[in-house]
Amino acid sequence: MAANLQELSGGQLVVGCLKAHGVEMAFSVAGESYLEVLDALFDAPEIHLVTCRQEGGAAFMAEAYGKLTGKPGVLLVTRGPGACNAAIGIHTAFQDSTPMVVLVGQVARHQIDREAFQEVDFRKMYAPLAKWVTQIDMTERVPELLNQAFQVATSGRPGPVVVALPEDMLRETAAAAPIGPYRAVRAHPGVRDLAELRRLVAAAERPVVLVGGGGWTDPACADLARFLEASDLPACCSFRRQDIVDNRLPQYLGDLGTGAAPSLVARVKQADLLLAIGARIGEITSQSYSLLGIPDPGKTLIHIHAAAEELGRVFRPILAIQSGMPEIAAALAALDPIANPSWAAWRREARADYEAGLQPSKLTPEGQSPAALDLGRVMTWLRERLPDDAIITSDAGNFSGWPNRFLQYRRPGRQLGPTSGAMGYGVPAAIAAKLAHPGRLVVGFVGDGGFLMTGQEIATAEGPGPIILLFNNAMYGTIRMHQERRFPGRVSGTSLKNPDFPALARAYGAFAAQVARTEEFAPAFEAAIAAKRAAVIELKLDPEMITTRTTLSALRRQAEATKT
Ligand SMILES: Cc1ncc(C[n+]2csc(CCOP(=O)(O)OP(=O)(O)O)c2C)c(N)n1
Ligand SMILES: [Mg+2]
Repeated sequence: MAANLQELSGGQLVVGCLKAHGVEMAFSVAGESYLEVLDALFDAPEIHLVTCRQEGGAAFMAEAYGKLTGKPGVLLVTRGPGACNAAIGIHTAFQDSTPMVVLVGQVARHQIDREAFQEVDFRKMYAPLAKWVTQIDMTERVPELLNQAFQVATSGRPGPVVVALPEDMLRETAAAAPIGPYRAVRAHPGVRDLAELRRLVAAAERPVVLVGGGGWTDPACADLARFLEASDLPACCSFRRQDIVDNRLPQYLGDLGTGAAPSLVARVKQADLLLAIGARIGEITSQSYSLLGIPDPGKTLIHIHAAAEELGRVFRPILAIQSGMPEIAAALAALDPIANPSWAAWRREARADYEAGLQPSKLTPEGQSPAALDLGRVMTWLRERLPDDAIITSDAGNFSGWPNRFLQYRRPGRQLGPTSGAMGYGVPAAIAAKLAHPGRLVVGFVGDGGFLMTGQEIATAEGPGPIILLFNNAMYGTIRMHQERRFPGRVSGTSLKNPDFPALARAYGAFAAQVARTEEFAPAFEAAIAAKRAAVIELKLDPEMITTRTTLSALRRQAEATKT
């Protein structure tokens, strides 16, 4: 160690390293296990410390921040109880390939393995949930291990890294200096692979591009759009990754999420070539592994992913390329376009199917009057109203089918949703997005079930706050849908007795409105924008409207008919 280094406490070194890695915002629920870090943050006003109300919400905020900015979302939580609460957001960062650095307080080193107060072995606990877990047992190693944490979180396939901080290590001092910033390491596509890719695509008759995964930057999305336009390649996106391709591009075909259009699913099955860029081709995107054969996909599969381990996993590609998204997108944009492609009509028909799907389905069963609140019309209005840079966040639940099918995402506009399917994501994600971009319109979509999981984080919102659209159908709708399919008429554990949501929102100081009729939506939305604080608009749904394509009673009738 150089003699002129300052003696710093572990806590000061942690915060010095966060600054050195360019951290501007961190999400926390306080704990006595990491007082030294909180105290060092007192002297670091350049880091905006967001004080949250439950670690699940805080972890979702950090995840959403990471997803939105591409920089690691930083989360600070306390030992066992805090770490347990935070697990849902860490699992989401893992499944969603989101860079995140989680700092967890830990018992003092001399008490480890006594099952001391709130002690947990974080290496064991987080082993399957995080990309890497470490514990810093020597104060002088804080710079080294935090640097590694940021490197691992951002390199290859991004993900969450958990760093346990024993409280006595944070108190101890060492003559050490913070180091940073991290430099994310990403692979580049090779020249020969690119030539082979172009040859395979040019030979296709019915190609489909599938884009997805994490690691997309605005310039990478722009490069991707250039590539798709230049060769008129039709492209869909994976579950909750609708913001990678501007949905208004004639090459965009829709998403392979939980409510994927049957016409799109059929088309991907008919395709003779699938060019997957960034997507893992996971269970939801592959429509329960039915889109492609396993392991032989039964068509020309070109798979490009940031992580080598994902290539050849489940599906065996003809060509596998390990690359970061900015690197592959730039290389694809520079390829010679394929002139007069044979698939022009195939692309046009696919786009026509997508555009037809933007027309709301007729959901009213014969002889019944239509629902007073027509969500198809509400979404169509929002599609026109939202600015290009709007940030849309979403919880998990059937309500998410409405924005996913009817809104049109576009960069710099964003879609932040949990591909992990975690309920409770929508509200915290919207709060984090608004903190990161106070000047942009942020709209969070959530069900009545999901709202009561993390809705208390509205208390964490600062300034103008996001607009939360709360879809109240008085049930765990997704599960009720599955119930009607498997056990028609036997409703169990899925009905909800709800509080007065507008009153609850007002108690938090938020603007609140209730919408029961289509024509009430636009004025409520405009009033929410004008309120310049967090806002909750409760949409009173007809429970019949279970998806964008079918009603609850139609589901039940179909299930009963197939049973008899
Ligand atoms: C944390 C968590 N718990 C449970 C589930 C299982 N689950 C998936 S969707 C859903 C219901 C969502 O209900 P709600 O938020 O009201 O939305 P709706 O489906 O009614 O539109 C449940 C319970 C989950 N995905 N995540
Ligand atoms: Mg519901």
